Amino acid sequence: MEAEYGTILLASGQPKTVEEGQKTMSKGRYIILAVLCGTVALAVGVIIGWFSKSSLTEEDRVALDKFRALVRGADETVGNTIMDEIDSERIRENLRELTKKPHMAGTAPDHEMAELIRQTWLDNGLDEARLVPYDFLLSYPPMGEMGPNNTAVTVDGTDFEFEDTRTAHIEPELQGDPDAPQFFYAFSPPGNPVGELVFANYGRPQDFEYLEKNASINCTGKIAIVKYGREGRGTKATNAAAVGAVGIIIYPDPADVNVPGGQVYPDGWFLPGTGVERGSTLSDPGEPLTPGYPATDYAYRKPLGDVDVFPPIPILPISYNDAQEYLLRLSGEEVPSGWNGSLPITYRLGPGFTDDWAAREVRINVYTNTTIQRVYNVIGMIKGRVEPDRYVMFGNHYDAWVQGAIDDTSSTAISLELTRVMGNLLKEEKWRPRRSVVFAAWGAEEFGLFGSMEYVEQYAKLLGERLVTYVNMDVGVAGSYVTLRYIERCLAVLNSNGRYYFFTLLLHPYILQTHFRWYSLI
Ligand SMILES: *[C@@H]1O[C@H](CO)[C@@H](O)[C@H](O)[C@H]1NC(C)=O
Ligand SMILES: *[C@@H]1O[C@H](CO)[C@@H](O)[C@H](O)[C@H]1NC(C)=O
Ligand SMILES: *[C@@H]1O[C@H](CO)[C@@H](O)[C@H](O)[C@H]1NC(C)=O
Ligand SMILES: *[C@@H]1O[C@H](CO)[C@@H](O)[C@H](O)[C@H]1NC(C)=O
Ligand SMILES: CC(=O)N[C@H]1CO[C@H](CO)[C@@H](O)[C@@H]1O
Repeated sequence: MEAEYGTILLASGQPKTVEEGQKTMSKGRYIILAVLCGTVALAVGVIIGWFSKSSLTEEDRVALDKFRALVRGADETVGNTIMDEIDSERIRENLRELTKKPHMAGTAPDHEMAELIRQTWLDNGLDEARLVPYDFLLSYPPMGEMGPNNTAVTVDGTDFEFEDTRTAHIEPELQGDPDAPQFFYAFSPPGNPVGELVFANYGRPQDFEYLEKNASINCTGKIAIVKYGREGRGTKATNAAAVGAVGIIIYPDPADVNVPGGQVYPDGWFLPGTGVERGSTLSDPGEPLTPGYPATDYAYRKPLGDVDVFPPIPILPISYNDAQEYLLRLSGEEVPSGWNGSLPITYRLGPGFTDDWAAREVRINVYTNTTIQRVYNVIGMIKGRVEPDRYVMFGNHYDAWVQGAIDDTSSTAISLELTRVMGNLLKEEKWRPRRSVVFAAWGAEEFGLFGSMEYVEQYAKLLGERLVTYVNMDVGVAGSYVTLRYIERCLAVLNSNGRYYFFTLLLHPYILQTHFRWYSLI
């Protein structure tokens, strides 16, 4: 017992026994003497060191420089230098060049753009830039010439009484590119359902409940027409299928997407009556066949039939001009409070039509093709001077449904200019960031944040240790507005519970400049 106690004390540097402790106490005077001697020795050392500093070896000098760099504060002037050098005319030129062709993810022009970004980053002076390949399940409309895939009112199921005007263009030279994909919703199942039309507000569960319970409309076998918003596209289809609907049409009501009195394009920037949305029906981000792990070429893929993320019934977008043709002829009760949009008609519930369209049904023709396609993320890097293993990341997606002048080629145009300016500072040896700056151009964002999500699934551990911050740009430019509401969840990280969460710090150069001292991070 004694011995053990003594041993433990010894381990913590205390006297072994009481007697030894008393001896130690009596050594107090020696300690004072030792401290005095030490101080004198240190002073002599410093003096010797001072006079012999010119004899520092090369190695010492390198070490000393590194140490000084480590303790130096951020160079705040570099932020202003970068901002001053950014040339809006060059961003405009980049945008013009990048929007020449439609570049939907997985198509040849999409691959050309990935390579163009990589090459430009290298030419601009980034230390490295590479393509990271994935194979994603994507969903395409019939390609090439605009086919007759549409919504229509049929007579005897064959002759068309009315077809939606999905090829109507305000700017034929700009919108009429034969390679522009048809209006479609990605991952809609293909099909040609036919049924009476019912108006179901936003297609939420409570909307269908109202139709079935309050208005006593049996939705089984019907086609639902709903307004855009309040609920995801795929979710609207799931809700409609739950009450037996066989197809669903979504249109953007001006009450939801425009403002009263706001001029529509080309007189203003609000949505014109011919505007049709393209979009994805997936509600969870990430590639559907490889949930939770990266969609590399060697990855196991779940069979398509085992994946439960696609809408159960065909779903198709139309314009509000076309929606008006359907809605103004609907029969049945007037809509309840809160369901009215702002088209110049009386909104009714249906089911079915009145007058010249009485007894006619609506048909939806959806021809989607689901296929696995190669898609790239482009990842570039400026190596950090002091902490190369800490990453400050800038990202945006480069894919677009069509040319994507706003969403999100505008951000690609900005990213190219930002790398030019930073690259020049590197080339002129005026600056190298303290931490590594990583640039990302994400692929296949429009289909459901595939590029960024799979990247995080692949590098979650590395990013968890090294990523200091991530700055996302999406819809970098829209009209003459700072588009604060377009914050997009583009990068996901694993949190401590093993669940993904998403974060975005900022998105617009104006915000970069005024609200966030981002340069203090690089
Ligand atoms: C629908 O009916 C229920 C009860 O039957 C009622 O509580 C509810 O207010 C009605 N909804 C509307 C929008 O009228
Ligand atoms: C709705 O219609 C379907 C078939 O038309 C029928 O099987 C079902 O019983 C009807 N539901 C109600 C609640 O009447
Ligand atoms: C919907 O708008 C019409 C005019 O188009 C109006 O008569 C009706 O009262 C409105 N209904 C509701 C519930 O607000
Ligand atoms: C689906 O798309 C792929 C890639 O574009 C194409 O190779 C294939 O022929 C298409 N399949 C159908 C049925 O259209
Ligand atoms: C209804 C209809 O004719 N749909 C067409 C849609 O486009 C595909 C491919 O172009 C055609 O095969 C379908 O016939």
